[in-house]
Amino acid sequence: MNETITSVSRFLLENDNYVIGIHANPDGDCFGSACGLAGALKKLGKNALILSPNSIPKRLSFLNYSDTEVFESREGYDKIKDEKHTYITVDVASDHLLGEVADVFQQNNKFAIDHHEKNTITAEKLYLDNTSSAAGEIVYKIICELEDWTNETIWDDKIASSVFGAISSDTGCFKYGNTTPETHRIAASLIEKNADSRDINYRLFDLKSSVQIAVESLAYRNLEYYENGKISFIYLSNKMLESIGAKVSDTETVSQLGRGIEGVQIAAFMRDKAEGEFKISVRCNIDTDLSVLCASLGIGGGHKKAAGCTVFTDSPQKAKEMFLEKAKDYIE
Ligand SMILES: [Mn+2]
Repeated sequence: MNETITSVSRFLLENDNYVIGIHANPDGDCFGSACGLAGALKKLGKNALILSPNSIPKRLSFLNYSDTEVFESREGYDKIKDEKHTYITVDVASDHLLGEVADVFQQNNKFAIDHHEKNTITAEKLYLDNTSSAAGEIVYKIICELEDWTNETIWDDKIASSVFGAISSDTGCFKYGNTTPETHRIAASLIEKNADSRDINYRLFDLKSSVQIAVESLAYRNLEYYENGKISFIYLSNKMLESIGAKVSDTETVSQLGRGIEGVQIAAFMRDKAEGEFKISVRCNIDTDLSVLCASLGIGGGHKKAAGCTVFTDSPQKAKEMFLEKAKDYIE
C-alpha cells in the first residue's frame, strides 16, 4: 500500500539515527535529496548519514551543503554496521540499484521514498509519487510537513540548496517534460528560502571538467545512427575510457548527447558494466515509454523519457543488436 507524505513525516519523527540509502552511480537527485533530508533530520536533533553503493561523483559533492557524513560501498557499510540505525532509501526504484549494499537494505529498509514510474524495492513501507519530477519534490514536501508538525524552523539556505539541486538535476535544469507548474512553485519557494540557484545550475549544467569534455568528444566520434537517424547509439568501452584517463563517473552527460540531435527520437548510450554485462542509458524526445523498453531488455526501468537497463550477453555487438531490435518498435 502506498504511504503518504504525512506517514513518512511521522515515521521520520519516531526514530533518531537514520541511514539514507541512495542508488548506485548517484545522480544529483538522489544525492541532493538525501543531503537535504539528512540536513533536516539533523536540524531536529537527530543523526543521519548517507550510505551510497559506490562513490559520489566529485562534481556532485557540492550538493552536500549540510556536511552530512557519507559512507561509500561495502567498506563504508562495514564502518557503520555495528551501530543501531533506521534504514530508509530515497530515489531507489529497485533492490538491484543498491549494488553492493543491496542485501543490507533488503534486510533493514523501513521506508522507501521514490518518484520512479514503478518501484519494486524491498521495504516495510513505500511512498511512491510518480507525478513528482524528482525525489527532491517529495523531500521538499516532507520537510515542510516536518516543520508544521514540530513547529521548529528547519529550512535554511543549505537545506534549500540541496533540495533545489536535486530537482534541477532531475529536470535537466527545468527543461524536461517531467517539469510541472508544481515543480516551478517548489523551486520558487526554495529560492525564497535562499537556495543558491544560480551557482547550483552553473555547477550542474555548465561546468565540465576537461576529462568530461574529452569523454563527450569521444562519444560524438563514436555516435552511430540507426532507423533513418531516428535512433542514435553511442558505445564507450572501459578500454576507450581508460585511454583518455576517464572513469565511468565522467560519462554522466553522455546519455543526453543524442537527444539534442535533429531527427533523433531515441538516444542510447552503452558502456561496459562487467564481463557479459552492458549498461544502456536511454533518453527520448517522443511520447513513448522507455521504462517498458528497458524492462524488456533485462534488468531495467526508470522513467518514460529517461530509463536504463543492464543487458546480459557476451559481446557489445550483440547487446547493441538486442537493443536496436526492441527499440525500433518504440519510434514513430
Ligand atoms: Mn530521481
